[in-house]
Amino acid sequence: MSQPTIESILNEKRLFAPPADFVQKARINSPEAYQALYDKAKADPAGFWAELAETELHWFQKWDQVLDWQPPFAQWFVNGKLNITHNCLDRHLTTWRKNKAALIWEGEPGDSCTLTYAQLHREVCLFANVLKQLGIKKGDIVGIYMPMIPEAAIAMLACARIGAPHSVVFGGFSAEALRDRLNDGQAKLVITADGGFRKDKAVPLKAEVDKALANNAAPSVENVLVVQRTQEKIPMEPGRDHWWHDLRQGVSAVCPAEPMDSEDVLFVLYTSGSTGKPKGVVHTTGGYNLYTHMTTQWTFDIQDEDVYWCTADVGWITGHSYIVYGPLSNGATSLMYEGAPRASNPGCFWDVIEKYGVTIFYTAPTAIRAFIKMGEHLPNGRDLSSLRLLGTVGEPINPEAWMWYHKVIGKERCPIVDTWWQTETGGHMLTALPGAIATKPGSACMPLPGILADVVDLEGNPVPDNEGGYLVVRHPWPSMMRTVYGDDNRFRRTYWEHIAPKDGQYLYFAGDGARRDGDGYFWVMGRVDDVISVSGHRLGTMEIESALVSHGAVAEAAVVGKPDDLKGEAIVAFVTLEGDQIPNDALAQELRQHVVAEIGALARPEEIRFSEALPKTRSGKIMRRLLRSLASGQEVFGDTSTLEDRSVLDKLREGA
Ligand code: 6R9
Repeated sequence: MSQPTIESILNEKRLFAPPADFVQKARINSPEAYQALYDKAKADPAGFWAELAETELHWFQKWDQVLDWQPPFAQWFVNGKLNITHNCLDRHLTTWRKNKAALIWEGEPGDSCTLTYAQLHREVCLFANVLKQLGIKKGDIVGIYMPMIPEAAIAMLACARIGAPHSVVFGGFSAEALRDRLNDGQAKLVITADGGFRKDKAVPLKAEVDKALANNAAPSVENVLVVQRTQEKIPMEPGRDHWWHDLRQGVSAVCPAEPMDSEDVLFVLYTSGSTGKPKGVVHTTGGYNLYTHMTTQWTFDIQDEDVYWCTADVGWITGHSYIVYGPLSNGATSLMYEGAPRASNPGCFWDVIEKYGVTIFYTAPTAIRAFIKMGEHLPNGRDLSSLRLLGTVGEPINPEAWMWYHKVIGKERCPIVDTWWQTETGGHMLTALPGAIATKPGSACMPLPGILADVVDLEGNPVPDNEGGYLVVRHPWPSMMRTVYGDDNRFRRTYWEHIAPKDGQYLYFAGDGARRDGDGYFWVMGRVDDVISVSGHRLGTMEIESALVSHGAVAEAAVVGKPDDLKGEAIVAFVTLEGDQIPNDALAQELRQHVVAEIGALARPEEIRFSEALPKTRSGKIMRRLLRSLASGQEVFGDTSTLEDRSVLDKLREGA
């Protein structure tokens, strides 16, 4: 092997079999059943996906060809015609699900509502007719900048109904970030709200839209459609700004779903590169509908009785695929929550679970680590007995955080699905199937059927079991991104050229390191950009961080390298402590020893820096790039606009 890959030092051996009562109900209920499905997909991918597309979705017109693969450009279900909102709404109206809850919504101040499939369908049709009235046509991009209220999902579905690709911009982003995204997509309309409630405050949104559009800075935008939420007074520009509650009065509730080509763009969603301008990830209709539909079934084993809650924001891919499209396509009940744990109610998540009898709960490691920090008394004070399945997404989960989730939230009864995937992949790629695959804390387990995942070196050669390398996918899958909006070259460069095509086969690589163990389980080791090189050993961040988090005093840890004359790089660990712990030198020394005892002297942090919080993106991912600059005493460079809380960085700087 000519290029060094990544060394693995973590030694996690615990194994949790699927609980018997879960297995009893599950669609895929044994390792053999999973393997059979996996093998079937591998032997004949086109046949496998065609059969599912035929049986699971409604098409207005059947496709001519399942897959047209001109690397790196894929087309799925060529010439097939469908509309994702027909699959998410209309088809349920002719069944008993017509009056089943489609969306349950809980607002932060405690207001709430439930929309049945029939009601949601009606709202989407009204909204779609308002979009038409504002001149939106098939192919026009619509910006959505909303709080977590039902109208956010309704707006997305309304766009999809008439064939206008949506571009959702997370409501926590600034006016500048919004403007850049609107301009990149040449959006014609922005859908927003006066504001939303978050952490006990009314957060203004329309004001940010006004800033983004001021001085004609986003000239493609002709109209702004405003949903009333907070009732704060906001200026409305005549001719440009319109209230949703006014316009809905004048339109019909009949709006047939536009027949879309399978490859028509469904949405563009921006993902920040660590440097450079955000990439508009393009997803199309047929493949995305099928894959999010199937993965919602496989990963969550969702059933009609379930109350399913994904805590993501609809501004992220997780919200697109697993609050809106995947659950609704399956006729499931999806819960949306506007709020976040906050001073006035740190245990609000547990209140929501108790109130609605949530059965499936899907959240992020960053949230779990925050729950750990806040203390067990909060979840222990609520009845969580309705839960039957837990999920995590967004970052590698440290085994000890996994164990806490398993014990304190799942009461050792609920399987945990650790789902590895990306904005670019559209849907889950690696996960446990909860009724079939025993879980290992910290492992994203197995590839889903149809996903030919592998761990390779830079030349594309598979690395032996238990050696770290680059996580790649060898065969196209239906919900893969189609391109970077307006920039095919960037698409090719970013995802398909890091690892050279081998024997004519293109490998998809989007930046994570991983290892596969002897049982075929995948362990994601973190972004390869964050790998630390100590005396010629390349170490992933996840394993060292997990060793730190396994110490009782530590809530969260981030490790980075700083230049070192002798070793190349030395490890610097940024550590936040659990509620009652006091930082001091003795504890720092103890943590260093703890890492050595857990995974070896090689991983011993040279420096431990205690900190109240770590810098994170707005979706909760630790920004190690910024910590790297701090650790080596450099000014922080590059884009910091995705940082959730600037003051965290300032505090870290002062402490340096
Ligand atoms: C869905 C989502 C993608 C990146 C991905 C990886 C990290 C997500 C993970 C995980 C380890 C998991 N990531 N899930 N790492 N285990 N279960 O988060 O999409 O925002 O595009 O981020 O997140 O590094 O490459 P996105």
